[in-house]
Amino acid sequence: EGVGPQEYTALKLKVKEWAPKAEEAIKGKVPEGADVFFVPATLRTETMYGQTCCFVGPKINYGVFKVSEKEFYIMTDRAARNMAYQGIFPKNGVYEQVAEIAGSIFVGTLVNAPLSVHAEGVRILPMESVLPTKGTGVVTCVPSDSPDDYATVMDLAKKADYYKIEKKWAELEIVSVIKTPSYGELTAKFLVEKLKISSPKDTKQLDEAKELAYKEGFYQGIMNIGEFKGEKVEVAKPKVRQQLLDTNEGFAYSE
Ligand code: A2H
Repeated sequence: EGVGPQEYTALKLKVKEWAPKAEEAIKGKVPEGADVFFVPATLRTETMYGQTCCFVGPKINYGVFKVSEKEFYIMTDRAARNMAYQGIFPKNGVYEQVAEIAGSIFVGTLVNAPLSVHAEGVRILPMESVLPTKGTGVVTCVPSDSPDDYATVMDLAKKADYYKIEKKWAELEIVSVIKTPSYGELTAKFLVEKLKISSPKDTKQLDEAKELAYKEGFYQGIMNIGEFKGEKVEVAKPKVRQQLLDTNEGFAYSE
């Protein structure tokens, strides 16, 4: 862990269609007509145009938490406890869990990812390396700019049967979000190939790729999509974040 608090943006991915097992698990726990959101935490809000899926840890237990009669959030208990002290729930320090469900049960659920070019929705998919002790335990997938995400979707598509998913869920088009002088239009793909990363288990090379991607993306990157296309990433980043906060598609979360 680094020094000082980490200021994340928590994004609200609304459930459009439950996977059959998830539908069963949630039945009777959430009132008819209420919205349920997966809530990934990210530091890279400017990349949200490129979301192609959303990851949960298959073996992690998630809570479904009541924020109001109309809104429920899915994340780890740890994140809910933290949020209870950050004004996310109606009563300070208090949060209500209506169900506890293993990540694997959610796989295949269709959600709406704010700003994503994939307006038809993206799927909840498994990622073994999600840490239960960081953020919300939910990670939105941007394979254009995150080497971890790129390596994971490649692995999911390659071993779709093993993961019990439909291959096409891991094969949504990867659009260019940021352009950089060194890595071109798809930073993560470039670095994964350059460092010969062949699986999400190549953690040493992935750490190096992450470091390189972050530095180049933040300091040299130019937005290649969306309302701030052509602007420097440094400049666009806070604007995209503010938009997500203003539209109530996201909120600040720190830990
Ligand atoms: B980032 P930091 Cl495009 N387990 O969002 C594993 N990873 C997690 C996590 C968890 N419980 N919670 C959040 N994260 C990921 C976008 C992104 C991210 C891009 C590029 C790099 C990147 C899309 N995924 O992160 O250790 C989330 O993925 C590189 C580290 O707190 C979050 O931002 O700094 C980032 O890690 C937070 O990691």
